Amino acid sequence: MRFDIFTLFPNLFAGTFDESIIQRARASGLVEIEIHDIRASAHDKHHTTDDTPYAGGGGMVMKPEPIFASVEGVYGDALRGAQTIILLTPQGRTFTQAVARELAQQPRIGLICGRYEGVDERVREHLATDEISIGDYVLSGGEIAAMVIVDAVTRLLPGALGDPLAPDKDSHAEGLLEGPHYTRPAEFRGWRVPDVLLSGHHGEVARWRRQESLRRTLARRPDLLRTAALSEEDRRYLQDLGWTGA
Ligand code: 6GU
Repeated sequence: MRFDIFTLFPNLFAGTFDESIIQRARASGLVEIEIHDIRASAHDKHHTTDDTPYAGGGGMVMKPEPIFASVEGVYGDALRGAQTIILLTPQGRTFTQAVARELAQQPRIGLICGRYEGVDERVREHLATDEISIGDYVLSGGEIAAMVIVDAVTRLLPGALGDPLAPDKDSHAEGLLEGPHYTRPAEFRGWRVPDVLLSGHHGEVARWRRQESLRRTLARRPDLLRTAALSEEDRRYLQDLGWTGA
């Protein structure tokens, strides 16, 4: 899988992809991440990448030519085929685990980081094939959103995590939050690890984990229960906790 990131601030990415899971995925060839400086494709004397909006309105708008030139320069003829070119913008569809799984199926993803007050509309209309936001708040640019997407997608690639089943157990993987985790010591400052985890009864441990996951999701994100895959036993457990949903 390959990511091409187009940005006016390539230095923001220094170090972010050089640690832990992403670094290992890069080293093993599972993922390639290339950062492209849009300014290098601004061919006027001052390498201009933004301009004032037509008809006023304040703020600056990213010019179309350097963005098109940068993306076309990197993709070349590949751009004629079906490509995934994502514009990062607070107006995009919301990034979720389901979107991460969808993107993890792609062989190549382009990420255009919007900055300033906006990007010339022709980039949206004629270059981007998708628009994504990472949540309902405003960032000063799409760079951090691009890092979020690269991280969430890369860890889903088969082989990126030590445990191949780990992504199935994550919070949000099954539409639920994960329950609590504990490691040694069994008692810390008088706070004990739940006995069931020390019991060695695999069946009871699995049931406890499921129940904790349901309990936590009900307490913190009851909205998730509307779309989670729930068994009859799950529903009964939740109803005992006062859940009134179907
Ligand atoms: Cl992708 N960009 C910006 N500028 N702000 C955001 C965002 C993206 N996602 C959430 N807020």
